[in-house]
Amino acid sequence: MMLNFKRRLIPIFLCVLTKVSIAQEVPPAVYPKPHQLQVEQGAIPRGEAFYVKPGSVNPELQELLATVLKLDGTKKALPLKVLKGKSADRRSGAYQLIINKEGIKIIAADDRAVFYAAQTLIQLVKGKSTLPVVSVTDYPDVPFRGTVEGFYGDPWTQEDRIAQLRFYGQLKLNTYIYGPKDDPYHSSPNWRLHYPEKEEAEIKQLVQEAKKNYVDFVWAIHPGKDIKWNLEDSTAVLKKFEMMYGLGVRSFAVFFDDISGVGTDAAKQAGLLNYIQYEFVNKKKDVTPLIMCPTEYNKGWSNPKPGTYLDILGEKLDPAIHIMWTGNTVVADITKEGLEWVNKRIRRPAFVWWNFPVSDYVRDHLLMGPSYGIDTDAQKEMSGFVSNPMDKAEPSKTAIFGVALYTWNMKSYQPEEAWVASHRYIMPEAAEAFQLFNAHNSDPGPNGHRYRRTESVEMQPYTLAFLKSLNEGAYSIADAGRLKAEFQGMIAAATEIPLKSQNKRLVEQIKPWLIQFYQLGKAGVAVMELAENWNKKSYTSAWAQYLITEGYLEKMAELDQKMNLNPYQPGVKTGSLVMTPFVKAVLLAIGQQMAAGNGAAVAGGTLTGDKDQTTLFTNNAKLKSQPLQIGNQSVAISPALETIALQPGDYFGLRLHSNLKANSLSFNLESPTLANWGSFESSADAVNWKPLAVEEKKGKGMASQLEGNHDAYIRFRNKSDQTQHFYLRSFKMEVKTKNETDNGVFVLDGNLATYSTFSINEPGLVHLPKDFQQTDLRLLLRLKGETVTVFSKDKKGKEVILYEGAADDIKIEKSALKKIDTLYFKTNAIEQLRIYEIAKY
Ligand code: 14T
Repeated sequence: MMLNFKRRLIPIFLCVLTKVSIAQEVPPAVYPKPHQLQVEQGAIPRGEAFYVKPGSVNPELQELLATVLKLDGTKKALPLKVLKGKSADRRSGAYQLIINKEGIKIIAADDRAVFYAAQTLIQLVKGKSTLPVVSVTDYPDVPFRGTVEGFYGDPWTQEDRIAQLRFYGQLKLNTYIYGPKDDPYHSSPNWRLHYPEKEEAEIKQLVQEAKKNYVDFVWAIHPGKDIKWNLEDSTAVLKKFEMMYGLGVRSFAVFFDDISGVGTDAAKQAGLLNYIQYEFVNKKKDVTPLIMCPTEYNKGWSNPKPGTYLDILGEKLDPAIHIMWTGNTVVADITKEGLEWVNKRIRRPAFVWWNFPVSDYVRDHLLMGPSYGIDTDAQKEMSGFVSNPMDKAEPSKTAIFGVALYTWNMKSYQPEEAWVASHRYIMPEAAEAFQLFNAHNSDPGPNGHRYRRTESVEMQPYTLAFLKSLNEGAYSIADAGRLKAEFQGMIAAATEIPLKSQNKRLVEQIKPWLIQFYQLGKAGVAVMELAENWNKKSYTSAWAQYLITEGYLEKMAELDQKMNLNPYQPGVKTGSLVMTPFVKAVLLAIGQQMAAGNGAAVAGGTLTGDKDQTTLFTNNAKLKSQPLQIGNQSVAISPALETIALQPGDYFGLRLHSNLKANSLSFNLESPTLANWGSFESSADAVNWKPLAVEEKKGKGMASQLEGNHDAYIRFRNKSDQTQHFYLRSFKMEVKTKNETDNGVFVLDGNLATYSTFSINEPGLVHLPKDFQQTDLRLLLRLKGETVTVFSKDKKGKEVILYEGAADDIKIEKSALKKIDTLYFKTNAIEQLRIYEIAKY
């Protein structure tokens, strides 16, 4: 459970304090968490000088150590001894770091391990006036840890990559696989060619930066789209690798993902990889093990039959070569069982390609949540673990931080704790604001991979409790207070992050979402104030807040149309799982209460009495209470989650208000056999029905030829003699008013989601039913400061003014309404003003 993240930011330090003597400084947490870290009594002043025996560490490391330690050439200083290659643990990166009164000792497996010991040391002393007396024994759980730049979309920039490599070094990640899908020299058509000079220089620079940070820069080739299985193309791959070797690259990968045709042949792929192994890797001596991404890179896409693709790779591919794997599906959690399944077939531990936080399939969302769903029991089942990140490099650091902690020390990994720590690590200047932003920007929304993430975890219970209380006609003060504070926090966070963060690139990359987040905060505060006022019976203030909230939501919709205009998933979504739907739900719920008394149209149900309303029309018990979504331009039946059974003759559909006509009908009933058992029909009186022509495929389709059809009833019916099952995914009509001068349809419908407009050019007119003439009326308008004249006409046609002014919430007394069956609305405003509802007081 993820609870009270914010409150956890501080107490971590407090509980450590109790174990250590008061005079002593508390060493800060080290990330990733070392396997063993023992703090002992005592401390060494930071002013103390250390002597490094010349030649015992390389100059770059010496420079690094000099950033936190006073290094002195004289032997009088305390010794800093580095014993490289002396570690009992032979794993690359394994080290021991011992700091005490005698000096500092680093026992390391290799150069990388010395570097990691230095990174731990830096974290231990940064910002402190003393060095702690500690003994650290540490090593990585997963041999290859890092990222694969393997997404579709704009590749990372040079600056982004350099910043990433430094980040990886500090977090003991050792692998960066270069394979951006949109680099033509990585993939077809140009994989055979030299990089142009500029790109060559950039790659050279990246390789150098990677070396400085003890990161393997793995250059991947993606030749499968047009490769020919002949010596010429095998040589072409080798030649390209040789070119990359010339640029300093010492690690290589071959990707066969997302291809079709002859390139997908397992035996041929294995043949090529083995050829590279023998002719290149074995000969060079200084190249790290090859990595390959198979075509069947997840269980869902794998031929399960024994002796097929994965088994062929398992058998034929040299055992030294790593095979990548994304899990049970393309975008998936990583489980021990899932890895065991593939490992048996490929005969080696899989090299995990985790498709998180990649967002190339949901480009309107940010994936800023914790790295969870990765099995902490699967260490032995993997040879490597790399994250495929977002095209936004800096924001991806939140998830990558989690991956660093997971792959280094798996058993101790706690996703939420790591996530909380990442905010302080990545944005110390505004850690709480960053955390609040990330808490509400984590779920990708509905998507083709069916991959979802938790979002707004801390707030969700409050939203549910508050909505429940509202719908029961009550008002929960405690929940309201917490929610309003959160929305205020959003406004503050959206302002604070760009103001305080030193990481300008990160701010730039999340900018559209920050802007949207600010609007959401505003909308949320406004909707909570609406609820407060509604609860206090301050109706006029409540109406003002209603309009303000709606204005912010409209602004959000507008920004969603304007920003991040990629051709795939354009737009900017924030808080899309919990907070945005919450604001809309509160607005709707209170809106319904405000407009109540005008009939049950919004709640759906079958026809009651002779009220002229748009309603659901069905004889099916399960569908009877299905809500409708009624807007100015469309009417839809809300989707149902479970399957629906339709008895022979059962039907469902819509009955439209007498002033509405359907322009088109679209539906998705997800039944492959629909054409055999169902029919679409329309009727003017619900007695005589005629068939409606539709274009339909697998239960999905539309009827667009509704031009001359003015029928009020449109339904779908089970015409067969058997019960039929289907999913109600959508059933929606685009509608238009028949008589545009009569504005009653959207004004007397008990629904604030619809409204009617008037302006200087088109005055408004509403016919009042009898029962509306015998009561005080409340007119809910949006005048934007303009003046309206509401009047009726006497027998001679003379105007009788009922109200004149600029109030959005107008009361008209029953006494003024005697024998008045029509209200007129007049204004000098050019812009369209709105009448949302005429409700009975
Ligand atoms: F190679 C793989 F392991 C892999 O995941 N390939 C791609 C990857 O580049 C991409 O970033 C990721 C997430 O969208 O999924 C893979 O790409 C796909 C996946 C699909 F299901 C491309 C098309 C698909 F239909």
